[in-house]
Amino acid sequence: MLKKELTFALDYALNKGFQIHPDAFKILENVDVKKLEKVIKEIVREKLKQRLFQINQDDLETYLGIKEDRTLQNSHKIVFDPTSRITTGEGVKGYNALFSSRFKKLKRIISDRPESRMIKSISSVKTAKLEDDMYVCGLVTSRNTERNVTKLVLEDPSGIFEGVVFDGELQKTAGVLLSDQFVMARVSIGKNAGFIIKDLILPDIPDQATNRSETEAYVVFLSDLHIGSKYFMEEEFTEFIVWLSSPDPVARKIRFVLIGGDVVDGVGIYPNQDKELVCKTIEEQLKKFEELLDKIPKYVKIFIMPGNHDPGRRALPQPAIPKKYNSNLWNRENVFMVGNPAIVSLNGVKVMMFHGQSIDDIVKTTPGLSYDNPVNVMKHLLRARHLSPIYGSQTPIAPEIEDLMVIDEIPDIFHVGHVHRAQLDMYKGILLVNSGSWQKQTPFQASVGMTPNPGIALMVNLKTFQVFHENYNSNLDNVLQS
Ligand code: D5M
Ligand code: FE
Ligand code: ZN
Repeated sequence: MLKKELTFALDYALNKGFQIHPDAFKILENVDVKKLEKVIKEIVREKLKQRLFQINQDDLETYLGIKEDRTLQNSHKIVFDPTSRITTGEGVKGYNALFSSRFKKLKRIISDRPESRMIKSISSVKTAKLEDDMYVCGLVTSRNTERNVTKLVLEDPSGIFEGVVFDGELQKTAGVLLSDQFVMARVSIGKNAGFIIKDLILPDIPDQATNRSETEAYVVFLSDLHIGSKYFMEEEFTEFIVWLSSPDPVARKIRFVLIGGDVVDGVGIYPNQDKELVCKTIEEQLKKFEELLDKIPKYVKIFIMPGNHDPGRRALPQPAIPKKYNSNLWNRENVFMVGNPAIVSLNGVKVMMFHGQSIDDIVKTTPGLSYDNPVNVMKHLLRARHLSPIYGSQTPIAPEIEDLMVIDEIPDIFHVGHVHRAQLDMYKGILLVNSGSWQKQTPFQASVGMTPNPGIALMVNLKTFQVFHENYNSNLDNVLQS
């Protein structure tokens, strides 16, 4: 049954001798009913003047200001996708290969530093008798602070190094080192033959020029939709998706949508999950996702990355959501399925996407970090030049022969999700985006005191890096942090 306003509009045009093209009709169906009368009357008046008696898609798009601006570029390149590179080794052998790859890659990254020319292997430092300072590097095996002294243990392929930090400032750096992260240390031999650590140097991000798009195309950052969960904010999310094809000047410039994982809530992800699901199978959940994506204009390119709730392998790096669960997603021309992590270049702007599973382990073991400020954890990852350093905690890491979680390439934008708190920041010229969520606080999150700020869509102008947001949450306390 047509709404009465729509029937009125159709009759009005027909009575004036007009035909309405089916494509134009599809647009009319989506026009706000309160505006329909005005829209149809003005278009009819204009076309009468021109003596053209067919109302087509172009007439409506021009009138509503939703005509696609063809001057906006939307070129893309998938710079890195682990999906086809996953080669998982086996057991202990595999993990040895993984850590050896991590060490080699990060040693190469740190070789840009002048001090790195003086790096010695741990075994040679241990037999040295020199009084001069020496440099070693390795992965952090342990750190521990007692009575104002921090003890660090590092490991390189030649052996294990133990040293102590006495300096108060340096202890602050040492105290927030992550387990299994790479670090370079300036060391000397102390009076009673132990090693004193005098400086700690992280791979970090060098000062660098960042890339910008030539045209003002915008990108939307989304993650953690949790479709299928009864806490998925379907109404608000749909409202946002519909907004994408509205005449709003920001919406008109959107050419890319990035989805950073936890697209669906999944099945069997946590105990008794079925009681909190409205869609009980992965296929049903992904079908709903597909229907929502269908409402996004086809000139918008959509990139989809998995998270810990999505189907496929759980361990990092994750391949793209497998085709068998929904081949339509794979077959759409404007949809690109990538693994976790991934790097995509949008009009030349490099975006590194990572769901963010490692944040859980980092928050738990690092003083001063919390779920409320995910951007601070993201800065830690950039300094470590690694997306998931901690091994053996909650985040499963696969024994890959090559460590694909090392941050080899420096991005212009770093996009993370997982902790359900939308937040923005900058670090060394890199825009940090945590894309929040579209799932209301779950009973589990309430029980551990996690307060998400769901229903906020973050957007960036790829030419100027100006940021925008649309807040669909009716709760006034639910705001964007920055
Ligand atoms: O995770 C949403 C957030 O909830 C994320 O910050 C981790 C946290 N979370 C989820 N499950 C657990 C458990 N079992 N322990 C601690 N913290 C947890 P999501 O991936 O959307 O479930
Ligand atoms: Fe999530
Ligand atoms: Zn997650």
